[in-house]
Amino acid sequence: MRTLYPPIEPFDAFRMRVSPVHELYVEQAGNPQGTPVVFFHGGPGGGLDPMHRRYFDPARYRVVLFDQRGTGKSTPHACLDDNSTWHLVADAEALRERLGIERWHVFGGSWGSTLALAYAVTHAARVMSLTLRGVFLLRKAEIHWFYQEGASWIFPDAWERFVEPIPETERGDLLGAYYRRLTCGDAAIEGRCARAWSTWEGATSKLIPDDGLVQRCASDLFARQLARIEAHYFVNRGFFEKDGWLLDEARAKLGGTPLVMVQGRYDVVCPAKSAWDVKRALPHAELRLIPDAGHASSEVGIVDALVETTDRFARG
Ligand code: STX
Repeated sequence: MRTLYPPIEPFDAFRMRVSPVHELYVEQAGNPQGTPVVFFHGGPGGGLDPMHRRYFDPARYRVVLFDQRGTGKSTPHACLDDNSTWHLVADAEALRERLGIERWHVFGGSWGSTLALAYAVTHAARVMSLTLRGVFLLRKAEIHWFYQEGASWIFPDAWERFVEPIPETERGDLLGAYYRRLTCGDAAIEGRCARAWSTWEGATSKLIPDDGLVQRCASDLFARQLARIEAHYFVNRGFFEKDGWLLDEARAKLGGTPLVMVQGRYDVVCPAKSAWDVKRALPHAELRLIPDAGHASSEVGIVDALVETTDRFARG
């Protein structure tokens, strides 16, 4: 089994203004002369973690990572103005140009896979390869599964805590009910709902429940950015023009792009059907269905397959 590369500090970090409102935190790690890869974190609203640098051989890769709008060290925190899929795609492209990178590998898990696909279908010529984990196409059925009914049948205990802040009369549309509260302006209500929303995701992400992950998800700053930004993107259906748009575009645009998907069989957050649908749309794609893993990027079998994949792409 492959494991993560050792902890590493960035060799470069800077801030980049991308709109009158937003400034991004960007870092680079690994070999400045290495083959470039851009890392898209999850959520949306998850932000960077030092672990994200460790999926790439630091001798071979120049790893570019950034906190997406409103997350982590980017400012303003949890801000929903000028914050959409297409803003983030434009941010990645502006960053590529600023760094003088011609083409790069693209790596993303969960929402990061959604953003990776949105970037790739828009700028296919800039993408050397796609490595996707816990594939998420942000379709109506995927949102319904996780925030209305489906995952609730597998985690009824965690679900009871998720629905608790919402009165029974509003539970027919939990996403809508949460979105209204997460943006209501009352700090106590926003905070309580953010914690419940984020804890639901933390509790369902790993094959074997991980208290540490649940605690991280429950912390105030993390919960606020994750819950507000996710709810905003999901009520807006990912800012895609129609349901299933991303899959149709991938089929049309990515036939020539090397693509590997690493997917946990027991991923309850982003069920394997979406990766399967991408495989059906793009027969050249490689789908590695990990038999003993859930959603999280830290699952042992997921790490093994991801590191094997990035090692392979680094050799060209
Ligand atoms: N959100 C899927 C996603 O991108 C519906 C994601 N799942 N868990 C995470 O992100 C965190 C680990 C950032 C909580």
